[in-house]
Amino acid sequence: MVFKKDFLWGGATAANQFEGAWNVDGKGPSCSDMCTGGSHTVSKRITRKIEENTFYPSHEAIDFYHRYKEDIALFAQMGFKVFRFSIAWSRIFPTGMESTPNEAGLKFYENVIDECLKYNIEPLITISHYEVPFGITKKYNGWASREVIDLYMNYCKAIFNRYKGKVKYWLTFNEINSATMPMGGYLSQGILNEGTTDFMTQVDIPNLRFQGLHHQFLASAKAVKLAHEIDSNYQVGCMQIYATMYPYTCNPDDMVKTQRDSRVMNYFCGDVQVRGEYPTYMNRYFKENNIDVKIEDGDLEILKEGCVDFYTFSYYMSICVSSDPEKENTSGNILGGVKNPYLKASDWGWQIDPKGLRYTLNEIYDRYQIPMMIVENGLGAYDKKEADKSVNDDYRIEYLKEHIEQMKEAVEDGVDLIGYTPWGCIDLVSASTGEMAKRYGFIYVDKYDDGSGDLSRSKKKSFYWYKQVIESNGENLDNIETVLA
Ligand code: BGP
Repeated sequence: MVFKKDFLWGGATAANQFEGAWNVDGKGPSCSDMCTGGSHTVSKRITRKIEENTFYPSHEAIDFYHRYKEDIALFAQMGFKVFRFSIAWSRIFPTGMESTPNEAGLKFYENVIDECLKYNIEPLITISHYEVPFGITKKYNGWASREVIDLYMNYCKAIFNRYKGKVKYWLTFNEINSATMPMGGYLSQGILNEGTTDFMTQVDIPNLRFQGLHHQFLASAKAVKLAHEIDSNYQVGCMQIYATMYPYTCNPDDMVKTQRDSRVMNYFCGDVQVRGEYPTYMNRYFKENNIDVKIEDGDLEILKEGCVDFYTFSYYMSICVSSDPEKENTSGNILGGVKNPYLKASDWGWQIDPKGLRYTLNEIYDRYQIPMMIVENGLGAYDKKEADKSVNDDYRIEYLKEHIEQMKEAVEDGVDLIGYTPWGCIDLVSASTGEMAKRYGFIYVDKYDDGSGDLSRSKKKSFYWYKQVIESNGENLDNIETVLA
């Protein structure tokens, strides 16, 4: 067998994209709750107040909040060993600023955790996944302010204490490096600058984002330390959005640009969180971009004392980098890039590159040599539910199969890979576009972009296929014969 005996097969979700119940049982609004629906071509809007007669996809989402038992039972049927979900910070601290946590929020996640444990499913919890409490945005302009570190620590303290003994794996911030790009300003850091109306074209102040990142690094490091103090079994990881970059040609200009872009986007945050120090290459980037990050006395020590225990990342696609600005671009996960003539793309223009996953696993492992998990991967596609409720998603099976094959190669290459949680194991709202039509799941949810749908769940063909993959610990990747309703 290629994968370890206790390899963590499972699936991944995020609170704002699937829980719904956005204002139930004391929950306050998060940044995501202020985003309207959108599409591949029309940007989501960010509203400063909830508007009447406007559709906000996160408000009901797929209603996991009221259906978690049914959904976790389905994950258990597939044989999940791990389930990645996030805690909505504003369910625990409705504005982010309260001094005592909201008991109903804590209880909800305790129920979810207990339900997982009932089936021997290990919870893997993202502490902050694109859902900064909107109260923090209003008062502090999100992570731009240093005060938010203490608010985050209150939140961590509440959840680390409450779930002690039940949870092992934590991730401090989802795709922390998304904030190296303008879109991450609001999405990840809750920074809402004056004049911003659209999610895709935010008014961007790079200095605030990089200052915000410094605050998030400190918060992450302090959380690692606190977690270890509260429960020595806690393992805390970082989580990066990894956009694998290839030089478009062997022209040395393309090589150098690829190295420079990849350092800022793919390595900067991981280097800080794994090694506990700022990499020297960032000095030049900061200087050339007039970025002045305020680092206080003692900050660098904090970073050094809070190195993560394991490394996780999302992988969907790769891009090319060219020094020629005329080269044709394609879209991608937050970051687009130059089109690769050797690759096909999804309906959303994300280039499909299974071999890039092997390459990436090796690159990262060579750099850090700590255990790794792929905590997001998958194909966003239009699915068609038949009258008998079946969904024949061979394209998804193909995508995942080819990626798992390359994971095997990487393990043979020597990478210490401990888990795999494909994204959106149950259909949920898209983070970039706010659509339901962009589906990733093994489980189809009857919910549509106009808000209609009875929210019923049905198993896609990939559900049965993934069950077989898990049962065989990744040995049997063959497609299955029939679509079973
Ligand atoms: C990642 C996010 C997820 C998820 C995924 C797919 O960047 O961590 O929240 O949504 O991408 O992206 P999308 O939903 O835009 O298709």
